[in-house]
Amino acid sequence: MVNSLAKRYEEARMIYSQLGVDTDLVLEKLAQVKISLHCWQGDDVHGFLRNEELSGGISVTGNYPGAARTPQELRQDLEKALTVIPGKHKVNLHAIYADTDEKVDLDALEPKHFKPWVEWAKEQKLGLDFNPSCFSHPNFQDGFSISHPDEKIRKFWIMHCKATRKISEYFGKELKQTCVTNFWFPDGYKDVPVDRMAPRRRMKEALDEVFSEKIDSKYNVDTIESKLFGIGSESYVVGSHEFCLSYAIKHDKAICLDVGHFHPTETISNKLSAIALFDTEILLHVSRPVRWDSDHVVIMDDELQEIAKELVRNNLLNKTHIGLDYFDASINRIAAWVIGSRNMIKAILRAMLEPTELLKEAEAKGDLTTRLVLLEELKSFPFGAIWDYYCEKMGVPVRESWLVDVKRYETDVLMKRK
Ligand code: RNT
Ligand code: ZN
Repeated sequence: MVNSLAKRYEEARMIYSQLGVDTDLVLEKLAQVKISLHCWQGDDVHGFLRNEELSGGISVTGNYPGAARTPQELRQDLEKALTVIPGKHKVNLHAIYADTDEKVDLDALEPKHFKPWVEWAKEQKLGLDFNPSCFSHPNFQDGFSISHPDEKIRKFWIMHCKATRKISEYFGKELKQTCVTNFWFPDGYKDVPVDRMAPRRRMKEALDEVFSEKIDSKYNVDTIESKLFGIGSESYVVGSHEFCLSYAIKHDKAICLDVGHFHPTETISNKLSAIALFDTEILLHVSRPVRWDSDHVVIMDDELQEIAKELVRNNLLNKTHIGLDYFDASINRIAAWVIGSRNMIKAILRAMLEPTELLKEAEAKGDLTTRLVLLEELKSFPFGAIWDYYCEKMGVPVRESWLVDVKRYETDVLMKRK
């Protein structure tokens, strides 16, 4: 097995080297890329803090058995997933995933409520990212959180967001890795509003207050996530793309682009080179919208590859944070994590295997024939041999063999959760 993998790699290496691509170097670079694994795939965005129904216009379908019911189970499941994903990565937590016996509400969360997560992350050598959870709570009222017309409700969410940033700072300090904190608010109207500006003004002022405390960017980077519409906010979302991007650029915040948060024919891959020119850091929420922001498991589709190519071609990997954001409860949840993560890494590998300079040269010379010929021929180059070799080298199962591990875990652990 090992020998034949090495042999196939050697053949592929020669083929790529003819176009000037150094596959050994590519694999070294690939090993540096971190993916932030969203904890919420493990329990259908439920969390452990309260027992509320999911709200905020997002929804999970399916009832595959084995969802994690406790922080311990969620960590155990994440560990399992990480054993079959090549590389060292991060885990993305939401505030509702606090690990504590205390009865504490979102506005009063403190670093101590996340201590077990930090200890675990240290032990597993993982970074942590974070999110305030401005949904699934009685104070998410009439479709509004931080831009609600009632000042008391607004205050609650402002306090929650402030508390979140202190926890992020703690993650960053303890783990010696910057924590990315993403602010997403579901706020909006189902039907056409009259006053579109007032909620945006309230959101702007609320964010100013949330960010009034300076936190060292060594420990925490804030990102703001826009959205086009959600269930219950079909006509108007306060935090639209224009709102979030303008706020981020003006206030030196990062912008979060979720693949499913735009018009159906609009792609985030086409936005990266534009935003990056203005020195704004970017967080990606890699997801797969099927006809709407459905948050399907990430597959190797055209947009995933285009995103990866834009990151590699424009040298954006060092200023882009790659997070996953989808939730599918109709298949094994650990497999869902693994499929999306392996695809993300594989898409970056494919992008790194592209002879970008050669292509850019052809384009600059106006030789668009060569550009198209190369792009099309590259699609059947032997990147699979390079990927298999990489998995083997990184000590994770090759090709689909990881499923055996995950299925065994399903029988031994997941199916026993009743
Ligand atoms: C919702 C946003 C948001 C959430 C998570 C749980 O449409 O994409 O990022 O999915 O924060
Ligand atoms: Zn998202």
